[in-house]
Order: sequence, then C-alpha cells, then structure tokens
Amino acid sequence: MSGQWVSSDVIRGAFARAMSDMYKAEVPQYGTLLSLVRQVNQDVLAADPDLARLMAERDELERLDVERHGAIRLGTAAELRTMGRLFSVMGMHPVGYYDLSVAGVPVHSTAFRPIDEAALARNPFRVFTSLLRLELIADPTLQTQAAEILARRQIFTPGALKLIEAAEQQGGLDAAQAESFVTEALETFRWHGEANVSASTYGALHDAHRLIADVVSFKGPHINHLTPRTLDIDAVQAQMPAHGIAPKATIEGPPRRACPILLRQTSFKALDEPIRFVAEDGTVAGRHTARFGEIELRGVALTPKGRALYDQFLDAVRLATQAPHKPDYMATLAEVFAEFPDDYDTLRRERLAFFRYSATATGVGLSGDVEALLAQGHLRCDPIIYEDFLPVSAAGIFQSNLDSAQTQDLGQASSRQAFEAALGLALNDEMALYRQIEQASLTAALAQLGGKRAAVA
Ligand code: OOG
Ligand code: NI
Repeated sequence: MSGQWVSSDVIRGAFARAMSDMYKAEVPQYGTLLSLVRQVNQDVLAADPDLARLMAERDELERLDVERHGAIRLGTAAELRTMGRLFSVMGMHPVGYYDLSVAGVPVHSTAFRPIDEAALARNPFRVFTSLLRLELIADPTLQTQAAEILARRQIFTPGALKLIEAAEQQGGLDAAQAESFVTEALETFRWHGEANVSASTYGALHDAHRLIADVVSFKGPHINHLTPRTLDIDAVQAQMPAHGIAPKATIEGPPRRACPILLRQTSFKALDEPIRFVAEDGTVAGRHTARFGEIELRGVALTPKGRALYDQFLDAVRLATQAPHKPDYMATLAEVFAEFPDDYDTLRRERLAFFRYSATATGVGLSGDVEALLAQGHLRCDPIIYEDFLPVSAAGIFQSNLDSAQTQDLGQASSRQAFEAALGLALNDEMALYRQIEQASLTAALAQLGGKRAAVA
C-alpha cells in the first residue's frame, strides 16, 4: 500500500480511543472501572516482575493499556454489510460465528478484529457484533412492523459512507480523511435518548424480547459496553463494590489458573436510563436498560482438542450445578477444571493450546526435533493469546441483563450461512488463524536456526 495513506492500525487506535472517551462521558461507571483495572494491572506487574518481563518480550505490555472490546447489535443485513465495510477501513475483519439463539437470545454474531500478529500487537480492538434475527419474533404483525421501522433508519452518517467509499476506491485514507472518518464513524455508536418509536410499540417489542426493543427502538446501534483487559479479574471483581459498582455474581469462563486459558469475563448491571418516546404531541418520558460495563482476562488460545475438553468440562459444571442442592458455581468450576492441565509444557505437548515459537540463536544448525531444540534452549515458545469470544460466556453476559423469564431455547437452527450472506463476506475461522500464527512462527524459527525443514508432529 502506498505511503500516502494512514495505516489501518493507526485509524483503529484513534477510533478505539475516541470510543472509550465517548463511553466514559456517557457512562461514568466505565471510567471508574478503567481506573480500577489500570491500578490492579499495575499492582500485578509490580508484584510479578517475571510476568512483566514475559509480557514485554511477547509484545503484550504495550497493548494492555489500550486493549478493549465493545459490543453492538444491528437490525438488518444492510446495516451489517456496511458495518463490515466500516470496520475493514480500520483493519478489523469478521472472525468466528456465535449462535446465541440456543441461549434464548434472538441474535447471531461475529467479532470484528485485527487478524495479523503485528496489527494485534499494535491494538487488538474488537467489536462483538450481533445481528437481530427478526424471524424469531413469533407474532407476524410485530415482525413486519419491526422490519419496517428498521428499514426507515440510516445508522451511518453521509460523511462516514463517503469516506468508506473513498477508502475502498483509493486503497486507504489520507491524514485529514482518517481524522474525519473517526469522527463520523463514532456517530453511529453514540447513545440516543430519543426512541424512534412510541411507548406502546416499545412495549410490544419489549414483550417479544427485551433485546428486540433495544435494537429496533433507537436511531442507531449504541455501543452497549466496552471491556478493558485485566491481569487479575478476581481482584477487580472483589474490589468493584468498594468503588460503587455491583458485579454480576459469577465470572464467566474457566476458573482462576496458574496458566490462564481462553477468556474470563464479568460485568456490572445495565444502567436504568431515562429515554423519550415518540408521542402524538411531542414526546413522553420512559426508561430503558441496555448499557453496562465488563472486564475480561485473556489467556492462551486452545486448539480444537483443547477447546473440546474445555466445552466438555464446562458442560459437566453446568450439569453439576443444576443438581437439586445447587452446589456453589465457582467452587464446582474449580473442582471440575482441576483435571485440565495447568502448565504450559503439558498444554503444548498434549497439543491442547497454541504456541508461538522463536529462535534464541542464529545458524546453530538443526540438531534433532522441536522437543530437542526446546530442551537445548535454542527454541523458545510462548502462549498465543486468545483473541476471540466464547458463546456460553457471551450468553451469560447477555442474560445477566435480561429477565430470567426470557431465557428459553428459541429452538431455531443456527445459520452461519445466513449470517455470511447478510454480511456479504465469509467469516474467518479462528482456529485456522491461530494455527497459521503457530506454524509461521515455527517455520521462521527453524529457518533462523539454520534448518531446512520443520519437523513438527
Ligand atoms: C454482547 C454480549 C457478548 C462478550 O463479551 O461475550 C459480549 C451484547 O450484549 O451485545 O460482549
Ligand atoms: Ni463483552
């Protein structure tokens, strides 16, 4: 790409910062959470110099302070398609498919995120993006009405649309265009206190599903949470109440471990906010709850084999905690997961997790296989961080802000193909991305050591 264009990493970084500043102004508790997370991260790094050194060596330290994910919910295929083009300007691509209908949430989702290593190290900003499945509204009249309301709205500014096109045609944006793009794109994610609909329409949508009301009733897909990454989620969870924040009862995902795997998440309850409904003689006052805060802790990415084991253990936890005497969830989680290997060596040898290889010397020649090179210290390996989401955890996050009565299985087959058709793009397979990073790192390391061919199992 020509040097006259601003790198998509720079645009993504500027956008993530602007989004964070906007959300801080809109939801002050998010600002409080950011300070708390920063403090806990500093404490963890100060108390564990080895971790601080390792994170610096792995290029993870710099991204820690800027690392966030957000979430939005879109109403139509056209909105999703343009959103995909908007994210592409910032080097964010759709990865993975998440079907939330099995958890009673009428959406399916993907995550837009950077995919190459350099971009991830720079700023891994990701947005969990859901598309409403209107076909899951049981009442056909309401379904048609919701579709009509959505068809009338335009969630992108004319300026944003023009700049997306410019980026596509030119192959990038110049400095002035990039700055303007960030400002224009941000508008789509802003909170609007004025609903698009009357109080009675909102009520009907809300009765069908609270999430449907949240998607259909407003001018745009307001960012509904932003999530900083912490190095000690249990510490932040424990300290939240002292800072005036009430966390949800349990942390989603795996338990606390010496070698963190995948993703752990917890959130605080959505705010109850005043809104205005459309009325014949102006507007009337109402209330809506949608926007919340969340924190996450990220660990090593698991291989399909590791992931299958994770899913199996999580299912065992679910079954055990459904027992009549309701055993403690976090205690059961720790008990069941005690069987999951908790050292990087075993995780690697058993091919349960992905690792990045690097050579510690040059041109020493290849003496044996990968295990021997690791043992000799010529080859080093580091965990590859999980950059994606977890469907069961995502459902738990959605549900922590929904009425328990609305958690029935919607019983509709998942439709990855329908999602891809709506988006107009194929979804990247996260496992393939991690595998590529692992393979490429090993090939490069072995080449540096002076060997010709990789000898990996
Ligand atoms: C998205 C919930 C999922 C996560 O971190 O798993 C999510 C939403 O509520 O729109 O953000
Ligand atoms: Ni989230």
